[in-house]
Amino acid sequence: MELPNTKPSGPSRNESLFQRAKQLIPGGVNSPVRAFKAVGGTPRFVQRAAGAHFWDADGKRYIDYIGSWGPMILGHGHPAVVEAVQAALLEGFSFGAPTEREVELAEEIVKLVPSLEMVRLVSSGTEAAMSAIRLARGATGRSKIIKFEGCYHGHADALLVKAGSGLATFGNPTSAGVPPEVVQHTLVLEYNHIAQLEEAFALHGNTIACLMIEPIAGNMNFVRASIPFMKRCRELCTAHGTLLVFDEVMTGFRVALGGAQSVYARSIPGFKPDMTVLGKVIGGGMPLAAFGGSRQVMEQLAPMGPVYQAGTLSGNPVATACGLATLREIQKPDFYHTLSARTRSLVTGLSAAASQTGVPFCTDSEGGMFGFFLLDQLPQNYATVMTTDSPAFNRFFHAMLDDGIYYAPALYEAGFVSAAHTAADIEATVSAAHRYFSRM
Ligand code: HOZ
Repeated sequence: MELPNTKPSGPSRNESLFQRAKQLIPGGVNSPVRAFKAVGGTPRFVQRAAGAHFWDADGKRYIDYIGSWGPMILGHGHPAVVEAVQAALLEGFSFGAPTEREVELAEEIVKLVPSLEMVRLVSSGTEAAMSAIRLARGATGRSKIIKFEGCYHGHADALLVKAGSGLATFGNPTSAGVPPEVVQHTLVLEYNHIAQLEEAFALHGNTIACLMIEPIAGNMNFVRASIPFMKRCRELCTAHGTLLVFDEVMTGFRVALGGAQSVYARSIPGFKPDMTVLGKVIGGGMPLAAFGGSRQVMEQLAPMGPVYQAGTLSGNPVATACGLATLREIQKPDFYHTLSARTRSLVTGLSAAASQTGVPFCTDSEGGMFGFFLLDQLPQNYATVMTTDSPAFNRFFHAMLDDGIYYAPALYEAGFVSAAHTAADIEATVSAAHRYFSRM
């Protein structure tokens, strides 16, 4: 049944649920960005979702450009996925023992991402990134790691870190509860800064276990690693025996069937990372993630090798059913062609609306992932992303929300288009932006 796209009169259920939630759950949410702290106002409590839309607790409909922060590439409630999940549920929720479906999912992933020879399934992107780092350290016998300012790899202690005072010093924790000693081996560099990268390798080269990077950073909205920068990352890692780890939790199966690494391989012949961290789309909306790499590295993992890693719900039978059904759908002919075209029609429409009304605006997209900035030029690093006028973004966000368009409630998050978004959804979104920009 279609629920009306209007807010009923009377007290808001979203607001009363938020008040109740805040009594029991810190900030009223189970993941901070959901609390709308950056943009202000009341979070929308989701009642149900279908296709490209969800309805909040007040019965209002939204066009959803978050899609559970990336996993819902087919839209909500895709029939083939629902059917696979229902069938799996009837067979049992969790066994803590291997299943055929885990093997099938591993086979699918390894087939689609040529840099992977083996994978281990886990339950979240954080767990996958944390385990990949432990494995990289175990496999190389080195302690130091490189990450980039603005890239987010989940909330493992060693990764909650910002740049120290220089290249000779390592990072500082960005969260209370992370002791400085825990991040003393994490070197934080500026994204897309080749000279700094070279200097870091010249200083620390042969002691660095891995360099972890979001190839298209979706946690500073949408910033691509430039081709020359990525090429240099690959060359320096190879020269120093450092493992290049791609965090493709957001970009994997989202920007292309082979992930962002296949996009870079179009411009850098033979390009591939040594290890890859996956999440979101591979679970199709269920808690499922993975990390993988060459056989030689992956065989260092327990029970074969000395690097310990485990999980009660790893390879969960319902999650793997959901992931497999999703991966099968995205391999259908023209899937990415159509998804990319739809995403491009959104960003070009928004750009045109901004330029017709004289609003500074720039945007980029790849496959079903996009970003936009209220800036004249696409930023190349975190510091420039942060020059965005955040009150202006917040006003835009709320104007869109009022019009039933749900973007991420923070300017440093990417957006996602699904196969369920229609031309009419895109048109409605662009028209709403045009109306707002004209009033600005
Ligand atoms: N990791 C997401 C932000 N980049 C937030 C996930 C959530 O709140 O669901």
